[in-house]
Amino acid sequence: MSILLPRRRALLAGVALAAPTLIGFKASAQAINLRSADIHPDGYPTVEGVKVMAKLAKERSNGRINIQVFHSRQLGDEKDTLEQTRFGVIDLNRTNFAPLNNLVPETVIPGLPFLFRDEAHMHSVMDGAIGQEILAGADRHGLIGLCCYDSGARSMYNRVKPINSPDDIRGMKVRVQQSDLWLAMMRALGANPTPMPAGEIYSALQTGVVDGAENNYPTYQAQRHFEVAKFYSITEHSMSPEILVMSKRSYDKLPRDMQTILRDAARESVPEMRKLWVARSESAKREVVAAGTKLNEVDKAPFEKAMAPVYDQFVRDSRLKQMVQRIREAA
Ligand code: BDP
Repeated sequence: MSILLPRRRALLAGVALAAPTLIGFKASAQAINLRSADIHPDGYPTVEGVKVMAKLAKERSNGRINIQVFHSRQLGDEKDTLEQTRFGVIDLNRTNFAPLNNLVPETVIPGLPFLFRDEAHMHSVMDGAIGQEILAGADRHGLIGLCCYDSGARSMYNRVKPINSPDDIRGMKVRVQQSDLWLAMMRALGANPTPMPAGEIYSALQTGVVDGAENNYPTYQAQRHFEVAKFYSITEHSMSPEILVMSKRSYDKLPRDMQTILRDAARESVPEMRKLWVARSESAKREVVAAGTKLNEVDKAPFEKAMAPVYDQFVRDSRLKQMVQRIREAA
């Protein structure tokens, strides 16, 4: 975050500082420039969601808050940019929940296999008290959880054959997000998981370093994976959402009113992001099918059964157990 403090300015100009009230006044007029990271290209719903937030924050701060979205991995892949966000080098970051899994235990919950019945169930949970508890989990780790964005459901795709049952995945080299939960989920299916950043998947698929990966339609399309992995099998095994975090270091430097503006703007960007998400999911699906992707429906029950043991592995303490219980009971 770059805020040119009045003290520094005054010193640069060789002028002694004036009365504290004046400093306060001047400080409140400083521009607040925030950098936001995203791996997806311009126009992707997460990138556009943060732009909506930026617009609201700018208007409400009378032009003081300037958020610049660095899309297309300009600032790096998610694990690295999250580290930098914790240290205040990057101010805002939109990632999946997965790269936070090993750091913030609560974040494994929404990614658990076959937890949400459908999108409406996921929305009601993530918009309610449980969503807030999960976002708040990031606070202890140098991050402020601002809001959750949609990511639809993730399905398996590969370059070899359609997947119809877990047997078809046995021994297959599958790229996973850099998270122990995700490694365990693919191992539970009998796959041979390889964690790697999103930016390396395309060439890993192309060269056969991995046979497959898993993701929603918009990512499969936007990252061009459909060009090198033609079989997309609709397993919908996880609805791990996206999260928008702010660096606690950057946040703590701001006056209270600016913090509130940012929190509200992030929350209010969610409905717009969701509209864009629905449209993009449909257009991405259409585009990949037109480009030759072979879609196949699967019976999900054997996948759910095979992946069930990860609950015992990752939902250990009573608080997390209760969270899962509450989610299952939620309307
Ligand atoms: C996409 C998420 C992105 C992740 C990517 C992945 O939008 O944040 O980096 O999956 O699998 O759905 O790494």
